[in-house]
Amino acid sequence: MSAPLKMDVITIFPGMLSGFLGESMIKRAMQAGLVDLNPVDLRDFTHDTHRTTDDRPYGGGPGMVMKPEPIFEAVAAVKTTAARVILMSPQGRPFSQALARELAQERHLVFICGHYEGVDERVREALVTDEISIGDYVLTNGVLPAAVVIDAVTRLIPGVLGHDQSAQDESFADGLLEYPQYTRPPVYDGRSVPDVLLSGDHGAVETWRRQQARERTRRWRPDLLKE
Ligand code: 9D3
Repeated sequence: MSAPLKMDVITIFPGMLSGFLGESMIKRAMQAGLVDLNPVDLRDFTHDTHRTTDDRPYGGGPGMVMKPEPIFEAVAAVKTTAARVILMSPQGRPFSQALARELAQERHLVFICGHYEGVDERVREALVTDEISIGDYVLTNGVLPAAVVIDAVTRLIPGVLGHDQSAQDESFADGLLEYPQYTRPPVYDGRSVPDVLLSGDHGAVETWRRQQARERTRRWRPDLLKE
């Protein structure tokens, strides 16, 4: 079998990842040797008694900036030559399924999770190969965003999910939202399942689903139709 995808997550909140690691798909992928996910405590790479990871910005201004030295030392401790070093930050390239597919081809990913207002620019200059945001909203730190990327990447690794999942993903990659789904009972609390789904007419079902998917997409994600 091929080597596991190694993923190191550098953060001052390594405990935030343990709930995520201890459950579900990620845990099974780890046990199966398909991924090797490793939280790295940034404070282990400080040398002062207060284990300081941030400092005031040169030039003044609000908030604190992550100091370069602990990040450089943490990356040096985990990095292999082939690693992508990914800074999770609100300024990053928007995360997407296409980027998840790209990252799933790699051997080693190192995530640097921001906290405070920002990261010393020399980290970007010297270490970072990719900077990723998960969307236009403000979170308190980059740990959950790293977990989001890890989740999306891990499920694409062959053997993590059932074999038919990638085919299913492709069918929804036609760029539309999903059609409404129903299961038994046929009437619940006075609400009926649409007749066409009970008709046994597979052609009519297909037409109805396509039309529903288009209608939902126009309503909630018109941006997807413009492409
Ligand atoms: C209010 C502070 N912001 C003003 C310049 C900067 C800022 C820095 C760090 C805002 C949020 C954060 C913490 N978030 C992340 O590190 C982060 C994030 C996010 O907040 N939203 C979407 N994707 C990401 S990836 C990392």
